[in-house]
Amino acid sequence: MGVVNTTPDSFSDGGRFDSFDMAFGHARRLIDEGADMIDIGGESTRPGAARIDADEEIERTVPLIRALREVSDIPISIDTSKAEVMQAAVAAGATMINDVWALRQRDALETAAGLGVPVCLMHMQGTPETMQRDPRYTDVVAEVIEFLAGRIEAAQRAGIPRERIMVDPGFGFGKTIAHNLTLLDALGELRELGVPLLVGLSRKSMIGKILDKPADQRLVGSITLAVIAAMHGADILRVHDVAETADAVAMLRALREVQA
Ligand code: 7PJ
Repeated sequence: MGVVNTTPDSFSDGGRFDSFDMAFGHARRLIDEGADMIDIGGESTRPGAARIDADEEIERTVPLIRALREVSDIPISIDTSKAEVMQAAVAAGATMINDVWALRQRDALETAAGLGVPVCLMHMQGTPETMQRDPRYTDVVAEVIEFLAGRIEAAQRAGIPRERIMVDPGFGFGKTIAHNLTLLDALGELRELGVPLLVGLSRKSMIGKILDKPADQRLVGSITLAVIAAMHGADILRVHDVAETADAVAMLRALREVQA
Protein backbone atom coordinates (compact mmCIF):
# COMPACT_ATOMS: atom_id res chain seq x y z
CA MET A 1 0.00 0.00 0.00
CA GLY A 2 1.62 3.25 -1.17
CA VAL A 3 0.97 6.36 0.89
CA VAL A 4 -0.10 9.59 -0.77
CA ASN A 5 -0.59 12.46 1.62
CA THR A 6 -2.37 15.54 0.44
CA THR A 7 -1.87 17.35 3.72
CA PRO A 8 0.37 20.42 3.86
CA ASP A 9 1.65 19.18 7.25
CA SER A 10 1.83 15.39 6.85
CA PHE A 11 4.12 13.28 9.02
CA SER A 12 7.04 12.93 6.67
CA ASP A 13 6.42 14.54 3.32
CA GLY A 14 6.60 17.94 4.98
CA GLY A 15 4.17 19.47 2.54
CA ARG A 16 6.03 18.45 -0.58
CA PHE A 17 2.87 16.89 -2.04
CA ASP A 18 0.34 19.46 -0.99
CA SER A 19 -0.75 20.48 -4.46
CA PHE A 20 -2.95 18.36 -6.68
CA ASP A 21 -0.33 17.96 -9.41
CA MET A 22 2.33 16.81 -6.98
CA ALA A 23 0.00 14.34 -5.30
CA PHE A 24 -1.26 12.98 -8.61
CA GLY A 25 2.26 12.58 -10.01
CA HIS A 26 3.37 10.93 -6.81
CA ALA A 27 0.47 8.46 -6.83
CA ARG A 28 1.18 7.52 -10.45
CA ARG A 29 4.81 6.94 -9.58
CA LEU A 30 3.87 4.64 -6.68
CA ILE A 31 1.59 2.67 -9.01
CA ASP A 32 4.44 2.34 -11.55
CA GLU A 33 6.73 1.20 -8.75
CA GLY A 34 4.45 -1.74 -8.01
CA ALA A 35 1.99 -0.62 -5.35
CA ASP A 36 -1.00 -2.96 -5.14
CA MET A 37 -3.07 -0.26 -3.47
CA ILE A 38 -2.89 3.50 -2.85
CA ASP A 39 -3.83 5.12 0.46
CA ILE A 40 -4.97 8.73 0.18
CA GLY A 41 -5.25 10.93 3.25
CA GLY A 42 -6.36 14.53 3.60
CA GLU A 43 -6.03 15.11 7.34
CA SER A 44 -2.74 14.87 9.17
CA THR A 45 -2.80 12.65 12.24
CA ARG A 46 0.71 13.61 13.27
CA PRO A 47 0.97 14.19 17.02
CA GLY A 48 -0.36 17.66 17.79
CA ALA A 49 -1.61 18.34 14.25
CA ALA A 50 -4.65 20.59 13.85
CA ARG A 51 -7.95 19.04 12.77
CA ILE A 52 -9.62 20.18 9.59
CA ASP A 53 -13.28 20.07 8.61
CA ALA A 54 -14.86 17.54 6.27
CA ASP A 55 -15.22 19.99 3.38
CA GLU A 56 -11.52 20.74 3.33
CA GLU A 57 -10.64 17.06 3.62
CA ILE A 58 -12.95 16.28 0.70
CA GLU A 59 -11.45 19.10 -1.35
CA ARG A 60 -7.97 17.67 -0.83
CA THR A 61 -8.78 14.04 -1.57
CA VAL A 62 -11.77 13.65 -3.90
CA PRO A 63 -10.31 15.34 -7.02
CA LEU A 64 -7.24 13.14 -6.64
CA ILE A 65 -9.30 9.95 -6.29
CA ARG A 66 -11.36 10.92 -9.34
CA ALA A 67 -8.26 11.67 -11.41
CA LEU A 68 -6.58 8.40 -10.42
CA ARG A 69 -9.74 6.47 -11.25
CA GLU A 70 -9.49 7.78 -14.82
CA VAL A 71 -6.00 6.38 -15.33
CA SER A 72 -5.92 3.24 -13.17
CA ASP A 73 -8.03 0.43 -11.69
CA ILE A 74 -5.80 0.19 -8.63
CA PRO A 75 -7.62 -0.20 -5.31
CA ILE A 76 -7.74 3.17 -3.54
CA SER A 77 -8.10 3.44 0.20
CA ILE A 78 -9.27 6.65 1.85
CA ASP A 79 -7.46 7.44 5.11
CA THR A 80 -10.21 9.21 7.03
CA SER A 81 -12.30 9.10 10.18
CA LYS A 82 -15.16 11.26 8.96
CA ALA A 83 -18.41 9.78 7.62
CA GLU A 84 -18.84 12.61 5.09
CA VAL A 85 -15.37 12.04 3.67
CA MET A 86 -15.91 8.26 3.46
CA GLN A 87 -19.07 8.85 1.49
CA ALA A 88 -17.54 11.38 -0.92
CA ALA A 89 -14.38 9.32 -1.41
CA VAL A 90 -16.20 6.08 -2.19
CA ALA A 91 -18.55 7.94 -4.57
CA ALA A 92 -15.42 9.24 -6.34
CA GLY A 93 -13.99 5.73 -6.68
CA ALA A 94 -12.25 4.80 -3.43
CA THR A 95 -12.60 1.07 -2.70
CA MET A 96 -11.56 0.87 0.93
CA ILE A 97 -11.76 2.86 4.19
CA ASN A 98 -8.66 3.16 6.37
CA ASP A 99 -9.62 4.69 9.70
CA VAL A 100 -7.08 5.43 12.44
CA TRP A 101 -10.09 5.89 14.77
CA ALA A 102 -11.40 2.39 13.92
CA LEU A 103 -14.85 3.80 13.05
CA ARG A 104 -15.38 5.42 16.47
CA GLN A 105 -16.23 8.91 15.18
CA ARG A 106 -19.79 10.11 14.62
CA ASP A 107 -21.76 7.99 12.07
CA ALA A 108 -18.56 6.31 10.84
CA LEU A 109 -19.59 2.75 11.67
CA GLU A 110 -23.02 2.98 10.00
CA THR A 111 -21.64 4.88 7.02
CA ALA A 112 -18.82 2.41 6.37
CA ALA A 113 -21.28 -0.49 6.68
CA GLY A 114 -23.63 1.15 4.20
CA LEU A 115 -20.86 1.82 1.68
CA GLY A 116 -20.06 -1.89 1.52
CA VAL A 117 -16.28 -1.50 1.10
CA PRO A 118 -13.50 -3.17 3.12
CA VAL A 119 -12.33 -1.33 6.24
CA CYS A 120 -9.10 -1.17 8.19
CA LEU A 121 -9.61 -0.75 11.93
CA MET A 122 -6.57 0.73 13.68
CA HIS A 123 -5.65 0.88 17.35
CA MET A 124 -4.87 4.28 18.85
CA GLN A 125 -4.55 5.21 22.51
CA GLY A 126 -5.90 8.71 23.16
CA THR A 127 -6.30 11.27 20.39
CA PRO A 128 -3.79 12.56 17.81
CA GLU A 129 -3.53 15.79 19.83
CA THR A 130 -2.44 14.10 23.05
CA MET A 131 -1.52 10.49 22.26
CA GLN A 132 2.27 10.86 22.47
CA ARG A 133 2.30 12.75 25.81
CA ASP A 134 2.54 9.78 28.14
CA PRO A 135 1.29 6.53 26.61
CA ARG A 136 0.84 3.79 29.20
CA TYR A 137 -0.18 0.13 29.08
CA THR A 138 -0.10 -2.73 31.56
CA ASP A 139 0.27 -5.20 28.67
CA VAL A 140 0.44 -3.42 25.33
CA VAL A 141 -0.06 -6.55 23.20
CA ALA A 142 -3.06 -7.83 25.17
CA GLU A 143 -4.66 -4.38 25.27
CA VAL A 144 -4.25 -3.78 21.53
CA ILE A 145 -5.68 -7.22 20.75
CA GLU A 146 -8.60 -6.65 23.12
CA PHE A 147 -9.35 -3.27 21.54
CA LEU A 148 -9.19 -4.63 17.99
CA ALA A 149 -11.37 -7.63 18.89
CA GLY A 150 -13.94 -5.19 20.27
CA ARG A 151 -13.86 -3.08 17.12
CA ILE A 152 -14.19 -6.16 14.88
CA GLU A 153 -17.26 -7.11 16.90
CA ALA A 154 -18.72 -3.58 16.68
CA ALA A 155 -18.12 -3.50 12.93
CA GLN A 156 -19.78 -6.88 12.46
CA ARG A 157 -22.74 -5.83 14.58
CA ALA A 158 -23.12 -2.76 12.35
CA GLY A 159 -23.31 -5.06 9.34
CA ILE A 160 -19.74 -5.15 8.04
CA PRO A 161 -18.99 -8.77 7.18
CA ARG A 162 -15.82 -10.24 8.67
CA GLU A 163 -14.38 -10.78 5.15
CA ARG A 164 -14.28 -7.01 4.72
CA ILE A 165 -12.40 -6.25 7.93
CA MET A 166 -8.66 -5.87 8.52
CA VAL A 167 -6.83 -4.56 11.57
CA ASP A 168 -3.73 -2.52 12.36
CA PRO A 169 -1.90 -2.16 15.71
CA GLY A 170 -1.33 1.53 14.97
CA PHE A 171 2.42 1.95 15.34
CA GLY A 172 3.19 5.38 16.81
CA PHE A 173 -0.40 6.12 17.79
CA GLY A 174 -0.18 6.49 21.57
CA LYS A 175 2.90 4.29 21.90
CA THR A 176 6.48 4.66 23.10
CA ILE A 177 9.37 3.10 21.18
CA ALA A 178 9.26 0.15 23.59
CA HIS A 179 5.50 -0.28 23.00
CA ASN A 180 6.04 -0.21 19.22
CA LEU A 181 8.87 -2.74 19.34
CA THR A 182 6.97 -5.05 21.69
CA LEU A 183 4.00 -4.99 19.30
CA LEU A 184 6.22 -5.60 16.28
CA ASP A 185 7.78 -8.59 17.99
CA ALA A 186 4.35 -9.97 18.93
CA LEU A 187 2.67 -9.25 15.60
CA GLY A 188 2.11 -12.98 15.17
CA GLU A 189 -0.27 -12.93 18.13
CA LEU A 190 -2.52 -10.43 16.34
CA ARG A 191 -3.05 -13.01 13.62
CA GLU A 192 -5.22 -14.88 16.10
CA LEU A 193 -7.87 -12.21 15.47
CA GLY A 194 -8.40 -14.06 12.20
CA VAL A 195 -8.47 -11.06 9.86
CA PRO A 196 -5.73 -9.61 7.63
CA LEU A 197 -3.09 -7.43 9.29
CA LEU A 198 -2.08 -4.05 7.91
CA VAL A 199 0.94 -2.26 9.37
CA GLY A 200 2.37 1.21 8.95
CA LEU A 201 5.95 1.72 10.11
CA SER A 202 7.31 3.68 7.16
CA ARG A 203 9.41 6.73 8.15
CA LYS A 204 7.81 6.86 11.59
CA SER A 205 9.38 8.80 14.42
CA MET A 206 10.43 5.59 16.17
CA ILE A 207 12.94 5.10 13.34
CA GLY A 208 14.04 8.71 13.63
CA LYS A 209 14.61 8.30 17.35
CA ILE A 210 16.48 5.01 17.13
CA LEU A 211 18.71 6.14 14.25
CA ASP A 212 18.72 9.86 15.11
CA LYS A 213 17.71 10.70 11.54
CA PRO A 214 15.16 13.04 9.94
CA ALA A 215 12.23 11.70 7.88
CA ASP A 216 14.12 11.83 4.57
CA GLN A 217 16.87 9.54 5.90
CA ARG A 218 14.75 6.71 7.23
CA LEU A 219 14.65 4.49 4.14
CA VAL A 220 16.84 1.67 5.46
CA GLY A 221 15.12 1.75 8.84
CA SER A 222 11.73 1.64 7.13
CA ILE A 223 12.64 -1.27 4.86
CA THR A 224 14.10 -3.19 7.77
CA LEU A 225 10.91 -2.81 9.79
CA ALA A 226 8.76 -3.68 6.77
CA VAL A 227 10.67 -6.94 6.31
CA ILE A 228 10.42 -7.78 10.00
CA ALA A 229 6.68 -7.07 9.92
CA ALA A 230 6.22 -9.24 6.83
CA MET A 231 8.20 -12.06 8.47
CA HIS A 232 5.92 -11.81 11.50
CA GLY A 233 2.82 -12.16 9.34
CA ALA A 234 1.77 -8.68 8.18
CA ASP A 235 -0.42 -8.96 5.08
CA ILE A 236 -0.38 -5.35 3.90
CA LEU A 237 2.50 -2.91 4.36
CA ARG A 238 1.60 0.79 4.29
CA VAL A 239 4.75 2.46 2.95
CA HIS A 240 6.10 5.63 1.34
CA ASP A 241 8.95 3.91 -0.56
CA VAL A 242 7.13 1.41 -2.73
CA ALA A 243 9.90 0.35 -5.16
CA GLU A 244 12.40 -0.38 -2.39
CA THR A 245 9.87 -2.18 -0.19
CA ALA A 246 8.66 -4.25 -3.16
CA ASP A 247 12.24 -5.45 -3.74
CA ALA A 248 12.67 -6.33 -0.07
CA VAL A 249 9.38 -8.22 0.01
CA ALA A 250 10.29 -10.05 -3.24
CA MET A 251 13.40 -11.41 -1.49
CA LEU A 252 11.27 -12.65 1.38
CA ARG A 253 8.80 -14.20 -1.06
CA ALA A 254 11.65 -16.07 -2.78
CA LEU A 255 12.70 -17.47 0.58
CA ARG A 256 9.12 -18.53 1.35
CA GLU A 257 8.99 -20.44 -1.90
CA VAL A 258 11.86 -22.74 -0.97
CA GLN A 259 10.35 -23.17 2.51
CA ALA A 260 6.97 -24.21 1.13
C1 7PJ B 1 -1.12 4.87 9.72
C2 7PJ B 1 -2.29 5.17 9.03
C3 7PJ B 1 -0.88 3.54 10.16
C4 7PJ B 1 -2.98 2.97 9.15
C5 7PJ B 1 -1.12 6.96 9.25
C6 7PJ B 1 2.11 8.19 9.02
C7 7PJ B 1 0.98 8.68 9.86
N1 7PJ B 1 -3.21 4.21 8.74
N2 7PJ B 1 -2.28 6.48 8.75
N3 7PJ B 1 -1.84 2.63 9.84
N4 7PJ B 1 -0.39 6.01 9.84
N5 7PJ B 1 -3.86 2.00 8.88
O1 7PJ B 1 1.95 7.75 7.89
O2 7PJ B 1 3.27 8.28 9.52
O3 7PJ B 1 0.12 3.19 10.80
S1 7PJ B 1 -0.66 8.65 9.15
